[in-house]
Order: sequence, then C-alpha cells, then structure tokens
Amino acid sequence: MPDRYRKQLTRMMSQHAHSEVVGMLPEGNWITRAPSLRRKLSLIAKVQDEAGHGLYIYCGTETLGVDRQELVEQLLDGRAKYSSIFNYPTLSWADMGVIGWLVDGAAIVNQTVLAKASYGPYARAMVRICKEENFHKRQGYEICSVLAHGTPAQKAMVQDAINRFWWPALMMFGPSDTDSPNSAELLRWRVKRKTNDELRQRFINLTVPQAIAIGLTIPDPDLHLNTETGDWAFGEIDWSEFYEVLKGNGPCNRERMEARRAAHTEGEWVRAAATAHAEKQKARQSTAAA
Ligand code: BYC
Repeated sequence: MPDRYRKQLTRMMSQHAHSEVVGMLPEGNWITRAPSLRRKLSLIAKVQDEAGHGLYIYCGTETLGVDRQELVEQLLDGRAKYSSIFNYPTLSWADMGVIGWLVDGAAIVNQTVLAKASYGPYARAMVRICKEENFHKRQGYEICSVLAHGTPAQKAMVQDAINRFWWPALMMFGPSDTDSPNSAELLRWRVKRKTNDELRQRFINLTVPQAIAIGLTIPDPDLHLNTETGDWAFGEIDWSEFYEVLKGNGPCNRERMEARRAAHTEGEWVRAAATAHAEKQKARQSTAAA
C-alpha cells in the first residue's frame, strides 16, 4: 500500500471516527429533556448508534496498522480534527429534529459515496452506517414536520433551529473545491468519488424541497432554482466562520474537548478492566491449547 494512501486514509477515517464520538455530545445534551418517552427512546438509540459508528471506523483504521489509542490521544490533545458542525450549541428541542434532518442528511449524502471508496474496510463500514443514518434522518425530519405543523411557538422554534444550523450544515462538506488541499489526491485514489462542492450541491437539491414541503424557510435570500441546470443556486458561505471553528474558536470547541477529556479520564477503569479481562481470556486459551 502506498504510504500516502495509508496516511490520507488514516487522517480522514480517524477524523470521521472522532466526529461520530464527539457528535454524541450535542444530542446527548437533550436526552433528559426529550418531550415524551417515545422521543427519548429514539434519541437514546440514535446517540448510541453514533458511538457504534465511531467504533466501526476506529476498527477500520486499525486495519491500516494504526493504534487506536494513538488516534484518541491525537483528538484529546487537539492535534486531530472532528467535524465543525459539532461545535455549535443545541439550544432547543427543535435542534434534535434539525440535527437528524440536516446533519445526518448531509452525512448520508457524503457517506453514500464513501460506501464506494476504494478501501474495503472503510467502504463496508459506510454501508451499515448509512442504513442507520437513514433512520436518524427520518426521525429528525418527523420531529421537524410535527413542530412545523404545531403551535406558532413550535413553528418558530423549528424555524430558529434551521436558521442556526443551515449554514454550518453546508460547511460539513468541507472547503470549496478550489481551497481543498486533499481532494485531488483522494479523488485520484478513488477514496473520494465526488468533490466537496458536488456533494454540497446534491445535499441542497435534496433538502430544499423537503423544507418547502413542511412550510419552513431556508435562511438564504439568494436561494433560487436554476431552471437550466435544475440545481438550487445558493448564497455565499461564510468561510471565515468555518476556519475560525477549525482553529478551535467555534461556540462550543472548548466545551466539547473538556467533555471528551473528562469522559476519557472517567473511563480509565473500564479500559483497565477490559484489558485485564482480555489478558485472562488469552491466558486461559493458551493453557487450554497446551
Ligand atoms: N470539519 O482538503 P479538504 C456524523 C478539514 S459525523 C472539520 O477538503 P478532505 C454524525 C479537513 O479535514 C460525519 N474539518 O479535506 C455524527 C482538512 O484538514 P487536514 C463526519 C474539516 O479530507 C453524530 C482541511 O479541512 N463525516 O455523520 O479532502 C451525529 C481541508 O479540507 C471539515 C466525515 O468525517 C469539517 N466540516 O475533505 C450526527 C466524512 N471539512 O486534515 C451525525 C469523512 C474539511 O488537512 N470525511 N475539514 O488538517 C470526508 O468526507 C472528508 O474528510 C471531508 C473533507 C469532506 C470532511
């Protein structure tokens, strides 16, 4: 395997795994405040799924000969990135709907293509992850639809959530193609099969009609259908905000990293117990084999 291929995959897959794990925090914040038992069950299941996604992808990176502990340390000491979207706060229950609809929706658009990536362990993880993300997206859209057809206050709450999450969701696809240093190499190796801008446009084309269907407004005065191409043309993305979030200056970067570090420290005994158990099993197996 070429060294650069291994390096690029390790970078991308580890960032992806970290995103799934950090991505549990904004939604975990609402589990105790879900408005009904049914909503609480779905939200718990969704957050648990995200943990599972992180684990599948960390396992995938191990097939590249990378130590998972090293990757986790890179996240905890700030050397590794995770998706910018998770540095925004979740201020209302409607945010749970909008995250499922827009954030998982964006993830599906990106990951359906990654399911055809040239590296088998990553591609195969994406197949299962996309199936689960589909459930997440539907439950999110259903929450939005119920609120959009609810009282004026509920409708205002879900509109406010879209207003806050729309632009950060578009930023999930990464910088525009002219400013994406990794794309050319990843496309050449067929890890990526579509560019950042192509996937962003696909997401917008899919999502705008969904917003219209439930009577919600996309917060972009420049949004209009280009009848020649069939694409929804959209306004300028504020890339300075994107790069500030990447530098650690988003609204919740510090809080997210503090939460991850605390969870890592508090989970030390679990890792020690699991290691001791694995060693015992190994010793038992070698005694039985002797
Ligand atoms: N946030 O050259 P580029 C989920 C970085 S979780 C932060 O275009 P590339 C979910 C990029 O890493 C979904 N950083 O990069 C979980 C690079 O930095 P380095 C997460 C970003 O790799 C819980 C630099 O900017 N999905 O679904 O060609 C609840 C230049 O960019 C971002 C994945 O991770 C960003 N948004 O393309 C709900 C998918 N964008 O490493 C949902 C897998 C860019 O050179 N990853 N950067 O220092 C990918 O598809 C690609 O890595 C990206 C970026 C499209 C994200």
